Amino acid sequence: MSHNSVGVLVMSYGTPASLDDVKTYYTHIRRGVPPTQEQLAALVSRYDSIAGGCFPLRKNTDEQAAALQLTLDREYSFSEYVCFQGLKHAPPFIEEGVEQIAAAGIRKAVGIVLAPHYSALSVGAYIERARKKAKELHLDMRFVKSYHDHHLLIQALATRVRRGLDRFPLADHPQVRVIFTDHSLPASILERGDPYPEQLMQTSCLVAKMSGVTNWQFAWQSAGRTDVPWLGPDILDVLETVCRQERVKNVLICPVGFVSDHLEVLYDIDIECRQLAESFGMQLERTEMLNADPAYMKLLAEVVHRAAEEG
Ligand code: FEC
Repeated sequence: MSHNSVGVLVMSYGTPASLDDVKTYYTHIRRGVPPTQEQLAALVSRYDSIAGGCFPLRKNTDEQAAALQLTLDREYSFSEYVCFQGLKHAPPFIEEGVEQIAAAGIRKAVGIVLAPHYSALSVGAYIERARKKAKELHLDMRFVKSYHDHHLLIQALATRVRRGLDRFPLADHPQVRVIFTDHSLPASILERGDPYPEQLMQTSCLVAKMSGVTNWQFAWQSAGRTDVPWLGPDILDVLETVCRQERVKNVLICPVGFVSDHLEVLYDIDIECRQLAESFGMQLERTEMLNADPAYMKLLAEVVHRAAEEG
């Protein structure tokens, strides 16, 4: 590592270290307000049901950061990139990641979030925290805000949609309803002209076009358990509507806004949505997540390099 190395802060949501750690994690998500016993028990039980207390997001973020490092070394060997992690709700926190970059004597860094779509409430919040710490430490830090329409992302997702369709009999393919989803956010983002819904619609349109799918729609998932209104329609309501009103029998969910296997996919789709779909007599499948897919890593390396070269 030298003064000329470029630090790469790979930012991700973060997950508890163990079931005992869920309360601390949940309190952090709730900006310091501890959950009630009931809320905590419900979350512990969701984690417990995804492979008995294992926390896949930890392993997946580690693998993605390691694979990005290898890809940067291979594709841009003329520059020295060094990856660090910074998590939103668990150690090493975003601020710690920035501190590690500065402590390594690095003077220039790029921050990227493992989420393709920008909202001021999601990616924007990661960036704000990193920017504040970088400013304190006099680190020249720039950021990748979104990569929702990058051709490598669209190709990788379209391939997964086609593979997902193959889980249904060929003759049924035109009748399979493809539902693209992403994490809901408080509906108040619409008043501020946030680009999140439009970026998600762009990704969905591009993936549908590339995979040759015309029978599709978009739904929101995993809305927070708070009093404010969240963006809808919610996937659970959509499943009921397509079954009861449109007589759809086969559904393929493609979570375009998530890039790895974690609670919101393994529980919210694979358990909650599937149980509901089965209760309606529908077959529900889900596309595979990107995780450390080489095309996704290549995309991340490319946008990181572009940001490092700019300005
Ligand atoms: O596997 C894991 O351990 C973590 C899975 C996980 C991911 C994730 C991604 C996003 N979230 C976003 C927004 C919010 C807002 C609130 C909120 C709450 C939770 C809770 C859990 C949770 N989120 Fe999350 N989110 C994940 C997990 N999220 C657990 C708390 C229980 C619950 O409400 O379900 C509401 C905060 C509040 O109470 O005020 C808002 C967004 C993303 C996608 C972008 C990103 O990855 O950063 C946006 C993965």
